[in-house]
Amino acid sequence: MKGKIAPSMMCVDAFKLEDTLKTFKEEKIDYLHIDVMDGTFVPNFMLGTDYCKMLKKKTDLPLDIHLMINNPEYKAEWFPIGEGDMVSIHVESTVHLQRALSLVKRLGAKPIVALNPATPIEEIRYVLDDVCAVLLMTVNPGYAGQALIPQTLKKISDTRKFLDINGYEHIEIEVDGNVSFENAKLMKSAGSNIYVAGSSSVFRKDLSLEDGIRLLRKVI
Ligand code: S6P
Ligand code: MG
Repeated sequence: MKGKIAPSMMCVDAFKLEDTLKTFKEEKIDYLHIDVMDGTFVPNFMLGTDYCKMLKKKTDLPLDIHLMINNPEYKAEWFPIGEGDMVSIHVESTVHLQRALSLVKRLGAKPIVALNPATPIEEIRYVLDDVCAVLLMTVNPGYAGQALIPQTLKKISDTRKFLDINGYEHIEIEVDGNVSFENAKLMKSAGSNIYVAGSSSVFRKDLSLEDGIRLLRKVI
């Protein structure tokens, strides 16, 4: 599957937003990854509906909205989503997982099911017909700049096998958390193809955005 890059917008220097979007467009990045946090599902507040609406006005790059909020089954429609965008719903965030994924589809976007590091992949068996990708957290959600949880590499390959043997070869695997150049290589061999790029790659302080994107592209 084609390797895709989704830079994490919570890592962008807010004072340089316009230039950053321009670079992302020139470098043909695939999605803008937007971390939405409600202070309850995760111990942090981050990005919201107005931020997404503002981005929609500034760019035509597709959004990859990562909802780290409780009860997303009625909140997904607060976001400006449509054709080409993706929205991730966490298994752990709702008892109405299928309802939430259906809502995303009804709104015209691509549904993704997301799993925290400790959540077994068996949990998603009966929603595989409702999703286009699985998002595997490779750190505990809440913050940028954390270290990879090593056992999540095995989880990526287990998920790839689980999807393939059940006839879901077309479902993509997105990885999120400490996707450094080194880790991205291991993640790719394990079977992922969408990479959330944060402080450990594209936004590394010692590299330009362009160099970070190009280096990441080389390994995926
Ligand atoms: C974490 C969030 C992520 C981070 C990203 C940062 O809760 O879902 O999308 O923004 O992982 O990347 P890095 O390279 O700083 O870990
Ligand atoms: Mg994220």
